[in-house]
Amino acid sequence: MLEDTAHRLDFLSLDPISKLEEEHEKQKTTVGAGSSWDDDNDYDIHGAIRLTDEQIDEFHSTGYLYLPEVFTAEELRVLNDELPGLFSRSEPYNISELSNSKIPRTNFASHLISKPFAKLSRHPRIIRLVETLLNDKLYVHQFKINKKTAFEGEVWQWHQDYSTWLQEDMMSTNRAMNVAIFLDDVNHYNGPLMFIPGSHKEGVISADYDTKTTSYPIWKVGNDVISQLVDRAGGKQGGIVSPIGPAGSVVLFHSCLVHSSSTNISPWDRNIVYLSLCATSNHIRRFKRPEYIAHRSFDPIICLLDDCLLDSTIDEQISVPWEGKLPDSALEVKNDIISDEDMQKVKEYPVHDEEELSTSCCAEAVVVVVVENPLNQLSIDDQYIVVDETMNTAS
Ligand SMILES: O=C(O)CCC(=O)C(=O)O
Repeated sequence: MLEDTAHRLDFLSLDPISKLEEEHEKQKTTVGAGSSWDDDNDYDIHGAIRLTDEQIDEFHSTGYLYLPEVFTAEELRVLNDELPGLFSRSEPYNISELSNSKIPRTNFASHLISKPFAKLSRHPRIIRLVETLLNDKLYVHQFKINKKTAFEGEVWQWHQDYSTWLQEDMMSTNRAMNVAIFLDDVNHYNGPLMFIPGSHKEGVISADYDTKTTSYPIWKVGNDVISQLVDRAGGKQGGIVSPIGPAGSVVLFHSCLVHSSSTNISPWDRNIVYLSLCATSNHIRRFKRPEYIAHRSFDPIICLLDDCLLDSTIDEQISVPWEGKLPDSALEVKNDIISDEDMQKVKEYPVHDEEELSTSCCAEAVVVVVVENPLNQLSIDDQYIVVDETMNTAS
């Protein structure tokens, strides 16, 4: 982590573009994008997208928000050109499908390996949007590309991401957000995401650890609970929805939203990048999973400028520390909750206001409860426990 901070300082001092430096200075002191809107435009001067009140309400009500064509064909080309190189590496961060080890499923930590994906992880069109919704600075908890190969891509069982982040990583509250960026057109046939609208409001749902049906174990929500949730969400009339659309589109979804996807037996690949962004005040407390899956640098993301994907003049300043071999440290895991001393080292981010302080106090209490009551031991009557409501009030 110290190394990462050094990289960032290097980046700040060396960057020749004064506009970028000015932007970085500003970002050290502001959260969200609300203060600098250009009223003629849905984008502010730094490229952050402005959400309307209706969109924010829709997000809170359904747990997701679809934004069409946020990235251009030219920007997508820069990202897509990286995929063969990323998936061809023989490293633990590449996971293949269960039934055929030659078919790639997921590439983790792409933003520490590839410059275009490093830029995407700091892109204002994404980061400032989520900062606004979570009302905090963010760090990257997880970054991955799910491939879903034509004819071969396998299922993702019904689950909530926060269930894993809580139980494996001890992320204190659900103040974290998934952002899916379509690298390919996503249609009804190539294994789109499936959401149960409103299911994020149930908090963390009892689930079983599924190590058998796919190559990447997850906490799978049982069929009976899924049936109930789908009925509650409208059954055949909207109880399951699939955001589909052209490459470059973006879907934000709440970390508690129940979701899945089925196999891809269409002739079309379906690459989607997922940034899982966590509020810096809500960082994980346990390093039980390797660092390429659950990241350990909690420094706030500093955005680049809106044209960063197409601007190769900044490439020298973009650090990709895992571009060569994955360091052994990224494989080290620990079962214990990180010590106070370690916490001091990672808590270098500024605390923004008192409300956040009280949020982190509540959060610690939640961790204790969960240690004593593993979710998979809850009775069916207790299957829903609401861990945190802060996201519903954040905006
Ligand atoms: O890419 C997909 O189809 C689903 C991915 C997913 O559910 C996840 O990564 O949590």
